[in-house]
Amino acid sequence: MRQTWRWFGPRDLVTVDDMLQAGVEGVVTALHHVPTGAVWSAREIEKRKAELSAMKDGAPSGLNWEVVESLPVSEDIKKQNGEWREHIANYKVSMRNLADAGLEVICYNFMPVLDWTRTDLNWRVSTGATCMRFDYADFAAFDIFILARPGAEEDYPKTVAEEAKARHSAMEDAGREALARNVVFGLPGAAESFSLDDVRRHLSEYKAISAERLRANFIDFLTEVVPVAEELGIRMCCHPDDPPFNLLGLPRIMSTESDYKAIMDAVDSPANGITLCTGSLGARPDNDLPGMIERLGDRVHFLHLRNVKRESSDISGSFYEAEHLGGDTDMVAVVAAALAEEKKRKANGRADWLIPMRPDHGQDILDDLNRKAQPGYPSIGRLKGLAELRGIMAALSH
Ligand code: DNO
Ligand code: MN
Repeated sequence: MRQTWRWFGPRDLVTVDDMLQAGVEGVVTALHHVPTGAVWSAREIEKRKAELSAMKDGAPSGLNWEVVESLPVSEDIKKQNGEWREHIANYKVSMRNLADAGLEVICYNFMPVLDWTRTDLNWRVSTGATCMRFDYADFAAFDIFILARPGAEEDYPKTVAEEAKARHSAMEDAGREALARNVVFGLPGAAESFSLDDVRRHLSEYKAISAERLRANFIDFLTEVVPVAEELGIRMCCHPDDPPFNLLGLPRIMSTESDYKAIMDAVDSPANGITLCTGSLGARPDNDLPGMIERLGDRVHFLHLRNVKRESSDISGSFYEAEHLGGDTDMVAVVAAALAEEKKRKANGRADWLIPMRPDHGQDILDDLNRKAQPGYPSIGRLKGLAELRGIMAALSH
């Protein structure tokens, strides 16, 4: 595997020098400052490449931009309204510009409105480290009582709705404000943040969009961009829903193996692949991650390796982001499956047989706790995760 690392650009508190000390081999980044839907120009792409090519003292870093994460798909494209045709045309131009700059792997997602969702960014575990957590009852309390979404209560199992009600009524005003503040819809690196009214407006625009409609719109998008990817030698890879179950009554269509299978079969090309994120998919007990790597095989273009500890055996439930080898996912089995897939690619003579992986998220430990970087992306916690994963890789390849 290629050991890569997500970097949010020059304003990331984790620097190019830090990445080198973590033993990173390649960089995953995006032009977060370009508005979604607009073209990524050749100039801006070159600028980002230059930004990661040097250390603080000017010495060459030797690091290259290897994976794009994400080239975002606009809400208009997902809903097929407004400027969606122009956004698809722009998407293709960005793909061309990225290919010209030597990039081959583009990660994106097709989650309506929200990217990752958590209820706590700094949840303290017993070691004193902090991590991100999703508490289903807190989320339900937010949805039912703070967002006050009509019909929300019926979307939760009775026990969860009752717990949400009890927690909410036990809260003082300050607690309710904290809950409203703590429910975070992550738009990593993006400047946007949502007010309650923004969320309500976005939700109302999805009223008429069923999961089937969203899937059809996704297939239309792929029908447009995958032939361009084929021509350019680009591998497109969709990140799963995070968490992989329905939220706020929005359709979610990339939560399971069969979701992936349906999309890959609909536009059947090696260029139409997946980002297998063990952290996102692992929040659901019925996702068999090593099996997915084995079965989805050469369509796995990018790996996000992280672990979650599930706090419920239901499909929708609470979880927290555990240490990389500490959660419910058998990380050794995942790495073994990825190494086996690489072996097959190599035997088939594929030049790009190494799969890029990155330690996706990490707990905040040691000095991370005083230097709060992008939520989920501390330097030391992630480097610890990468080191542990590297250890598994070395042991299994011995
Ligand atoms: C969570 C992260 C995501 C991811 C985007 C990709 O698991 O990896 O925030 O970056 O969803 O589009
Ligand atoms: Mn991920």
